Amino acid sequence: MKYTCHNALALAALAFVFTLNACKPKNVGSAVSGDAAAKTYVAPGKYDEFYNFVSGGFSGQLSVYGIPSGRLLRVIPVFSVDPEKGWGYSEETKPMLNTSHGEVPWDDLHHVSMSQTNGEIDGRWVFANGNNTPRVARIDLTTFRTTEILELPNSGGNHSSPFITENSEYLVAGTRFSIPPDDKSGDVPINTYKQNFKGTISFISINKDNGNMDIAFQLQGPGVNLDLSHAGKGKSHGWFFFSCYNTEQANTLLEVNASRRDKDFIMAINWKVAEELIKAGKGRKQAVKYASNRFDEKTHTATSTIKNEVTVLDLKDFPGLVYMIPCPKSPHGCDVDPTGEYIVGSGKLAALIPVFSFDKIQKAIADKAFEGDYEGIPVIKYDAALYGEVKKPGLGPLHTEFDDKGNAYTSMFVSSEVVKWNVKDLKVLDRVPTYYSVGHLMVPGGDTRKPTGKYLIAYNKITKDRYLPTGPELSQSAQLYDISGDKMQLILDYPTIGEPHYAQAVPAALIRDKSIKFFKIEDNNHPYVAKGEAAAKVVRDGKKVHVYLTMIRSHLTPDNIEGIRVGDEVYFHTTNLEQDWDVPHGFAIKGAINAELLVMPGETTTLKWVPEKVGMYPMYCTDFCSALHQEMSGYVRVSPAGSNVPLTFSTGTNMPKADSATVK
Ligand code: K7E
Ligand code: CUA
Repeated sequence: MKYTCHNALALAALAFVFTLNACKPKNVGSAVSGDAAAKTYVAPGKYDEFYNFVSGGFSGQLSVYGIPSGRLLRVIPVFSVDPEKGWGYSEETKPMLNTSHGEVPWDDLHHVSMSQTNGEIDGRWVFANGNNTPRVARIDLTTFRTTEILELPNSGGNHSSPFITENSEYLVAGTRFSIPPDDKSGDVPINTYKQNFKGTISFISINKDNGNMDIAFQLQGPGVNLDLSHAGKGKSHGWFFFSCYNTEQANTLLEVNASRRDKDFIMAINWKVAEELIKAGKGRKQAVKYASNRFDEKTHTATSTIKNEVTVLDLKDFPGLVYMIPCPKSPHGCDVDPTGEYIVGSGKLAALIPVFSFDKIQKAIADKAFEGDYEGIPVIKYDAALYGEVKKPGLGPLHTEFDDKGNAYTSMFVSSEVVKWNVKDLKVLDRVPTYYSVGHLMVPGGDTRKPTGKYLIAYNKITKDRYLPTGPELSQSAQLYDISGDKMQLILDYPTIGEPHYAQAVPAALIRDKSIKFFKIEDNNHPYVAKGEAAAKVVRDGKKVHVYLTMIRSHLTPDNIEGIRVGDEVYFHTTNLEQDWDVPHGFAIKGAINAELLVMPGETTTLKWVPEKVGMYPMYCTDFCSALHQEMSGYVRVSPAGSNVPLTFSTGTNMPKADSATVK
């Protein structure tokens, strides 16, 4: 036996171990062999084969890596403000972070899902979840920017989210924490969980042309924790599978009280039935409040709309809509193989991996092979749904991905390894250690109908001794394995931004050539755009001052502004006049309780500034844009409130008087 966990600890104690710590593999080689380095080498000036979109966990961001080099290409702010890019600081992006609670400048981003056509990634959008204040976001892959955020009502902890159907019909999101529905009072005793708390699943429609999201309907079921999910595909298209834990319905000390039952459930939902019910006018309209935030690429501005209603179907009221499948024990990952026939449940505390058969599930439903019901939902007999079990796979199975050769790869948190097994005969074929305590893992396309069987990436929770010490916290990490042969081979280690959970990857060719290089200035419909230096101006409107400011290498227009008064609300509407790739200009002014802006070529972005003291305020470009970048600057003179210094602005004309060196 290779790992201390196997030997030293009885399975009965597993729950305890899991919560305390993950076991580290002992005496396993950590060296990457010499030829491995060549497999990840992407020569200077050459491109990577894959784009890899990786969740940032509690950083609230999404990062983009190149595979196989592991090079960080970009960090895309999603739910968290980002001063580097002015995200959440510019007037245009502030509405993106609006919610029914007001502006929420952070979230916990766990899962990413890419848009699909015919069960394959189509490279149009990446979707991501906000776990804490339930939201889903859409990132546009022509701009690599977040262009939509939709809040989800009736939810608390949007973890089982977002997962997409094979033609992007729906993006689906299940609540981790059940709560009383938003139109009922949440002011009830916590120990009335069983009676008052509900688990809600949102079906979000995606507009085929522009990607816009809307809540099509919600399903409401018993209070449990919905953990993860995946859509059916191929033969199981039309179904959705959710892992559920805390089917004990505990409201305190879940560590113990939600681990009592030998089996929890996978919830199988026939969403085609739900669709028919909605079409037939079934369901009730529920009053709720949620924000729908969209970014318009023509006005370069987001708007936030608060919506007031959702249609809800109560799961227990509609026979044929939902079934429960017993699954040992506190299942986490719920993954569907490329054929759509096999559904893998990963019980965090289970010593085996159950694989369910879609055909058997259908037969069990037809034969009514039920063992009773759970809160009015039929429970299919375990054996009637089971295809088979992977025996002794390792400890703490979490997530499974698939390759193109009929193999599955499961991450083992406790025994800290990736285990490869054959989907047909359920035999374990190979195992490799991870450093350490792998959470999610990902094969490019590994949750679609067309996985590529070349690489696998493990996303690790703990790095311990893998990198130079950096104080009490060490970075989380990714590890790249070559899976093209029979045996998996570790070929690269690299740190990640934030804590990575799920990720997606696609061949670079699918996205690369669609990437926008700049915004056309003639298409800029921002209300405060200045389409040339001649249009630059400063306009006072009471206490509000609008500065129509242009930027081009290497000056600001205007760069001398006088007549601003203490207490004014100054809006710098900065337009980047460049029409070339990769020439952003930045904008910052001293004392602004704000971040800088980073303005893309052809774009207009606004910084709000309220000067509170009389004085001279330098402003400048923050992005090194030319040899004369340091010259790209200016001054704003701030006079006392009520001063009669006239409002003036200029670039290049405000010269000293000829007869005096100093002018007062
Ligand atoms: Cu990290 Cu997907 Cu939130 Cu498993 S979850 S590890
Ligand atoms: Cu513009 Cu530096």
